[in-house]
Amino acid sequence: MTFKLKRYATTPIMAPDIASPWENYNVFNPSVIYANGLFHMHYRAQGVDWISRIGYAVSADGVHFNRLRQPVLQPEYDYESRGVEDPRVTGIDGMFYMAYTAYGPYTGIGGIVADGSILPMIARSTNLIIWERLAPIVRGEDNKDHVLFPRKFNGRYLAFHRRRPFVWLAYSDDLYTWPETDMKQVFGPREDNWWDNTSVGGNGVPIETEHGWLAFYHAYDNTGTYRIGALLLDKESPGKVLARPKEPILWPEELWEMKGDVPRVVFSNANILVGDTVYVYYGGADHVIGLATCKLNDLLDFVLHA
Ligand code: BMA
Repeated sequence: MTFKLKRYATTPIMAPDIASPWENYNVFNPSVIYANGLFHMHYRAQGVDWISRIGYAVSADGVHFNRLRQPVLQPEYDYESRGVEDPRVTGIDGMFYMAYTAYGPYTGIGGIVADGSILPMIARSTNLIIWERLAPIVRGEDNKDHVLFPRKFNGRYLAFHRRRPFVWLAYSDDLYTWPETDMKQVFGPREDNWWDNTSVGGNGVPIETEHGWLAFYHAYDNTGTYRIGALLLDKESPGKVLARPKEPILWPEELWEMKGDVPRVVFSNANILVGDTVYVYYGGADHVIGLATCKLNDLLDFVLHA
């Protein structure tokens, strides 16, 4: 059994704005949350300085977005001086939380310039525009792709995060402390010649359904091609995988997914349910923003029976 999300169009729904220095190079990897009858998008934007900032746009139909002229989150501290990346916004008990990656300075060891430092951060907001930084989930390791679940479990917050090579669950009482001892492995890369054989990470906020949590994830294989897959997790114990189809549900096909800043990438931080439709927003080749959709029941059918 195979399944593919349906692209809204053969073109992206949002592209860089050449008139805007902070977003004239790339706009990609958006988060979208549906609240008060509107689609609210937070997206990663890069301008001529190549530093990532988070932009905000809003839409009544989920397709045509109006952008704010200024970013809503941009580097302020040393630990994020090379950019704030890949937002994932969740609403919990009337508050909005943004999980994002703070990209810090190069760390030179013995004169060798290594990669930058990464912090999986959480910020909060009551209005989706003004954000207050809270704390990172972990420090001192290669860890990103974190996202909060939209409700608490036994009074505790729950988040996916990626500690290579697995996606893990972390628990917190207060969003500041995420005890290492409570972290659990959930899933990882699969067999050698599969699409998700090299690296996996979580996507947008998982969707709670009668069958369990429908979670989306991204993965790349040994050619570096990023695809999107789905899996089902137990409703009360989301660390337990109930079903994981062999095949992905979206992969690069259009020219703007094949070529851009990074080739052959569809990368999503947003899979939201509005009515009976799942809207998946994604970055195409780290350069533009696309939209693909499906009916929730069709996808559940695939995940449960593939
Ligand atoms: C990941 C993240 C994403 C990016 C993807 C493909 O590691 O940095 O933001 O879209 O790589 O380049």
